[in-house]
Amino acid sequence: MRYLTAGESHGKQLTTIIEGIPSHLPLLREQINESLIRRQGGYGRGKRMQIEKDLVEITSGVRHGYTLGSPITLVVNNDDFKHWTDIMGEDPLPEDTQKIRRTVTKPRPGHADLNGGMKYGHRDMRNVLERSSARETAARVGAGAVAKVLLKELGIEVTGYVREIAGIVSDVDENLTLQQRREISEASPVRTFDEKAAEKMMHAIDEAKKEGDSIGGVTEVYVEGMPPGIGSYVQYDRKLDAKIAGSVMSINAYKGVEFGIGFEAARRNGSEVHDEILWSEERGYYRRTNRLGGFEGGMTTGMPIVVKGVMKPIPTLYKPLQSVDIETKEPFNASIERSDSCAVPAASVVMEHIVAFELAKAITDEFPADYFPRLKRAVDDYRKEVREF
Ligand code: EPS
Repeated sequence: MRYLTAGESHGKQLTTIIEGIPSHLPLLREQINESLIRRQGGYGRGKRMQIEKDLVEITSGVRHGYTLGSPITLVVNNDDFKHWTDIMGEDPLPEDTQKIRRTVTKPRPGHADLNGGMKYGHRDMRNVLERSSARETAARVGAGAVAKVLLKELGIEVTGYVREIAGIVSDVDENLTLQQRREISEASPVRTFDEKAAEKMMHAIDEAKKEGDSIGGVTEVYVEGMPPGIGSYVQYDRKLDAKIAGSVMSINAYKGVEFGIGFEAARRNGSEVHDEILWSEERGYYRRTNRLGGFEGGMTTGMPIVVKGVMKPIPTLYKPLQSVDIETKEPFNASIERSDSCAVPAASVVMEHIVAFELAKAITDEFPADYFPRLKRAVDDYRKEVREF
């Protein structure tokens, strides 16, 4: 399984082409739309999300409610494009149309603007920011939504929520099931558990907005139902936790990843880190604790996968930060018209879908995956085999 996305933030549309989804998987447009709509929500989003109503059109690879095994194309139109047709149009513009072009010569610290401009020779850095914008995550959520449908049919569920915003930590009871985690976080405007922490987070978002600033946080993805032994220890590039980590780091504004207790493992003795192995008639092998977050030796343990990602504050700020105009080489204080003050709740939905794609990819790499019923049989057989180990 792999996918490519295309599209500029204020261009006509976002496109996702997904390859490697087995045939005969039941798939409905509504299942993808549900994910897209979840991504648009969350306290702290700016005005743009009131303009966009992200709805998908499936233009290939699905017929009469089932996948064909051929590439699946998803299209999401940018409703904002109608305000940007001249600025973003594909036809050449006459000279001296600086205003129509909305040329960007003032790079924002923390964004891709300056490095991307130097790399691609774009002295109008709009050509960089239009693609580096987190708008692209809508296209990636589309791919993840299809992956989630595949996983669900195999008894694997994935959910994402917020653990921390601006240093305010929301604790989660380790004993909550995935379903409970999902229900509680879906009902929260900041997609988290602890209501008191949620109030404080919303206050912090309001304050950041008032001050023209932005804030970041920590998102967590929780997975139930992955069989043990997916991924491999035999070669570095087959370790599934490493693939997930790389994929999480590719989400816009993400700066770090942890599995289970993560960095805390550095501060504990081994006896307080490793998860003891138990066996019972009804559960088979399991672990007393899950401090390693569902991975040992680059493979799943069969325990829930628990992975955290760190999102830095969005770099588009109303509050001035110093930068240099690339035309005049003069310093200026960046000032921006429109931004989200906090996109951490939305990012938790993005991360859920990014992790889902990696898991579905790992499953389809591991088992025969051209025809969904055959894949399902292979996964069921494997579950039975490891249960009897
Ligand atoms: C983004 C800036 C904002 C966000 C956008 C990401 O857009 P605009 O510049 O049009 O106000 O709303 O996020 C989305 C459009 C989205 O769908 O998530 C940026 O600079 O990365």
